[in-house]
Amino acid sequence: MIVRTAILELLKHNSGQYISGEDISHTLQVSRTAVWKHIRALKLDGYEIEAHPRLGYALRQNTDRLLPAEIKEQLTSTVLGREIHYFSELDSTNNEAKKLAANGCPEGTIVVAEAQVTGRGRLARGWFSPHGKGIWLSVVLRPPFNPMDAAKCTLMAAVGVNRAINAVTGAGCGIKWPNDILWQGRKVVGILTEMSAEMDAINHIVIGMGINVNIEQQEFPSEIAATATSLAVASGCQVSRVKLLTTILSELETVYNSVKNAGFAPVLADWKTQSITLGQQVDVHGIDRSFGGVAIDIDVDGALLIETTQGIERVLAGDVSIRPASPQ
Ligand code: BT5
Repeated sequence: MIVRTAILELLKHNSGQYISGEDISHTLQVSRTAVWKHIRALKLDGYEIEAHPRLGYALRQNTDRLLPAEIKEQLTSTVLGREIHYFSELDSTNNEAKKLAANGCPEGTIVVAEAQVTGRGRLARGWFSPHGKGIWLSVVLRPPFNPMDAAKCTLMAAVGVNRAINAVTGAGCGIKWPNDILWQGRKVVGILTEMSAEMDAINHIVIGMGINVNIEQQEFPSEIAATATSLAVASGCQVSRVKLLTTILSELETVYNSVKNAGFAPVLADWKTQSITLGQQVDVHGIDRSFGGVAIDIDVDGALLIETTQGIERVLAGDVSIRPASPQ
């Protein structure tokens, strides 16, 4: 692995120019056959390497896989992403992160997969997670918060992810309470926060983020084709998943540090400026009841406040749909 990394560094350093197999083998003190085997493995990792019989090897295109080495190269966060668990395919990154967290992994550990077979939403709903087209990511946090604050971690994550998405793609997405990020009314991100806690302390929180990055509109399954979209559709171009992932980790770390230093108030204020729910006519579908009204605010607990004909209702969990504006 060390030799492979060194070969990759040589190729990257040579910025697209050929470097001969002999030079590589001489520089790294390995056989020509070993060089050839590592080049083949790098190609399988998604690096486009051109091989010329006389000139040697040239890196034509970097991989777009979310390989730990690529993530580390662009990582600017210090805690989030310091330990990376990468999988080509996984049942669910949240399941894996919960196992790692229960076994004592450090805070900031991330789990990332190219594809999820049984990606999960809330209440055991499914999450469409095709290979190589999204960011299916879970982050382990060990926050010094009260378990009562866990719901606000979803809002905190939404602020971090939305900032990152808009900074990288300029797409102009907004947050729908509590856990969605939408573009023009369609969902591009879903967040699933899961917690392990004692009565008065959190053991760990796993924040799972599903981000539709380079999915073409026609690739969505029919059940969600009308309600989902991707950042590539929103921005009109392919988006670098490595760049987006590292920006998400950096923004998430910034909001997390802000909450640890100054409490939730500044992040909730930020959430309000990015919200597309506030001020809208909404329908709330709770576990035991449904009702409509105008979403007027969120309170200090992150609960959504709905003005109804009966008065103000406070919603801590549930699904909220925004009613389309009626024609004037
Ligand atoms: C969510 O649930 O939105 C949370 C999704 C979290 C997914 C991430 S991926 C990494 C990590 N590992 C996991 O296993 N999960 C997390 P909810 O609000 O319940 O929305 C689920 C609903 O969104 C589904 O019932 C579908 O209608 C819809 N949906 C499924 N896949 C989608 C997709 N890729 N894009 C947009 N909508 C989708």
